[in-house]
Amino acid sequence: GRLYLNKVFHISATKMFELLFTDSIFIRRFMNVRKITNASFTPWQKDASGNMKRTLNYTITISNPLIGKFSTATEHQTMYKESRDGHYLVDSEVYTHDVPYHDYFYTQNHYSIKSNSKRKCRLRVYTDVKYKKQPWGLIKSFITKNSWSGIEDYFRQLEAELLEEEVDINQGGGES
Ligand code: YK8
Repeated sequence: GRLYLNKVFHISATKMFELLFTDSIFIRRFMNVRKITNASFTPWQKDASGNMKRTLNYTITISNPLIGKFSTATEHQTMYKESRDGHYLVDSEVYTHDVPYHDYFYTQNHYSIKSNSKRKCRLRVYTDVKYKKQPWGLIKSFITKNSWSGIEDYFRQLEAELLEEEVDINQGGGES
């Protein structure tokens, strides 16, 4: 896997969780910026093992002549039951349904939001491209290369938007 984001924000862990993993104004705006449309979220629900699960469906804009313009995607998120106020652990699996070779791979993201102090947290995101079946070597490197660049771009922008949100939150004037 690769570590795409590893940064301390002046945002509490709980607030960070709300921004990224609820139907927040922040995530709606971010999706808008990324041209992610038709988003729908199921509510978090406890599964048999005690973890929380939810599913997101959306359409991503790709604009790569080799790949296409759009793809529908499904993201399955699991928040582990070990998560509590100070430390949230969320795994997500992203399936892009309409790209070439979509039945060969998916993307796995591990998010860790860990409280640093009352108003700070560290956000880490690990990503892995997973193969359901082994494609021919050249195809595999094509998939991997295209995936990394798309993922890198996404998390670079997420970091930038979070830095702006951090400013907004901390300009609030003494509010926690
Ligand atoms: C989530 C990983 C691969 C995929 C894409 C596939 C190209 C296929 C290349 C071949 C388009 C929001 C990505 C980047 C789409 C976007 C996905 C996002 C950013 C074989 C021709 C969507 C996080 C996420 C994870 C995986 C990303 C896809 O929250 O290159």
